[in-house]
Amino acid sequence: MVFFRGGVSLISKLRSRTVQQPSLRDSVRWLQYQTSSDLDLQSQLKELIPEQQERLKKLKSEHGKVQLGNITVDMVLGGMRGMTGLLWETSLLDPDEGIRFRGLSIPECQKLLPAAKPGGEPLPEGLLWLLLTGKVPTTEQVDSLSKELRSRATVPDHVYKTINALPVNAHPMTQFATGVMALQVQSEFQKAYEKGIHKSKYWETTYEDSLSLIAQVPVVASYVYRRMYKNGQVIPMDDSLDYGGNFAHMLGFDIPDMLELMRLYVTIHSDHEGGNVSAHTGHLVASALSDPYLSFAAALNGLAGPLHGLANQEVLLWIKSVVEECGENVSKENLKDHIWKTLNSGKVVPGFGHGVLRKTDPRYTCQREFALKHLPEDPLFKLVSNLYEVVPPILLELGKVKNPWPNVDAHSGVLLNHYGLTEARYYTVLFGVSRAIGICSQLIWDRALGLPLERPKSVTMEWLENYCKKAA
Ligand code: NMX
Ligand code: MLT
Repeated sequence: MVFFRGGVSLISKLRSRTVQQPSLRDSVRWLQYQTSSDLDLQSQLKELIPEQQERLKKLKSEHGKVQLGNITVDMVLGGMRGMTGLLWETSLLDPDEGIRFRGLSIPECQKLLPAAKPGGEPLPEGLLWLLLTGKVPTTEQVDSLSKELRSRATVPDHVYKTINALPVNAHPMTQFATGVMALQVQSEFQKAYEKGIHKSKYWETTYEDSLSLIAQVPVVASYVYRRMYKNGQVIPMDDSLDYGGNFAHMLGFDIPDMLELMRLYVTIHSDHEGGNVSAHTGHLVASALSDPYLSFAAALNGLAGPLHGLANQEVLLWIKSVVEECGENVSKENLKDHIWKTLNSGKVVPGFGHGVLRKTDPRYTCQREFALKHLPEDPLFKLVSNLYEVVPPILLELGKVKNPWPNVDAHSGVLLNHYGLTEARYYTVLFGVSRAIGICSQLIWDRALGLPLERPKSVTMEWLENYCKKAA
């Protein structure tokens, strides 16, 4: 369906291009004129939902019995690796190419999504619009969404009191997740559910909660940062700033390059298809009709694990331990010794490897490009570049690592550290703020599509042994 209304420039029409999904080329909307409802994200969704509901219905009725592959014992014992088992609309991960957000690669997002300045990094609000609608938003649509998020950003006082009840040195992820749980008392979904709302309306209050949650997480996160590291001196939101810029500002970093870094950071960490621990946890919890706050708080607790989001903390701490021992200009030979020391003590090399990716993570590459542009002489960036050369051959030598290449977490810390955000224990909170965008976007679609309770079958070792005996 294409809407043509008068009085809008061709440029504005072209900017509103829809992202092509390979399977959907025939239903692509290429041009769209703007009216006030075009600037309202919820109205846009309202239009999209019926056709996507139909699409799902057709998929089920026409192809419901098509097989997607075999489940092996290895998959059951191996963390379900390679098992296709989830529907996740907002992004798709290719093992070699990396993530695509609604069909767009990271370089394409950098080119197409509106930025705060010409040629600048994409605004996360633009990505949120893209994830929710599948369309590249215009600058006006992004401005309108920025404004809406600012208008929803006030955090109730009890949330700060709840965080304050924790020791000030409690892990930042514990403080952040506690703050998100405290936000839950404002859930519109929960209130509507208690009143007995019809299930066809679930997505509307889920949308309300999700937008408020996305708007408020940077405020809660910066409160945690200022509480822990800046004597509790809180910095209020700046109404002239966008989402990512405001987050950097509330943390206490106003250098324009740091604002740009935060926009890029929040954009690239937002979504990584559905099977990663945080997204999958959020989706699973939400499948019980838990509201977005409950679901996202659960997701954060998964993100806080060292094999997942906490790896960004671990990377910088590891790098700093190397520098402490050998200085900033550590030789490649000394680096190799450190890597072997880490491996021989039964630990992983943080920031390398991946459950799905089999090449360098494009989120690593775009951060490397940011560093080459803005901080090429930073000594820790040089060290990270040396690790890129030294770590993969060593991991390959182990003979068991499926992907020896760096992931997103191998790079983020040195960029933040360069601009003065040096507290590595805090880094996973930044990841968490960003991930609210991806998890909540899919959650709104979970409700709109009426996705069911998630409940896979589990078996015991005895069951597997008996099954395999019979099969043999
Ligand atoms: N350093 C040492 N050993 C590794 C590494 C690594 N970076 N990556 C994988 N291995 C080991 C892994 O521990 C396993 O050993 P074992 O059989 O003794 O248990 C073996 O290699 C096979 O693992 P894979 O199949 O290659 O990886 P898997 O899919 O199981 O795990 C990660 C993926 C990401 C958990 C793993 O690569 C890892 O621990 N990396 C370091 C932590 C990290 O950077 N995590 C962040 C991931 C991105 N994120 O933000 O979530
Ligand atoms: C993520 O961003 O969630 C990580 O790269 C982990 C994953 O995709 O499994």
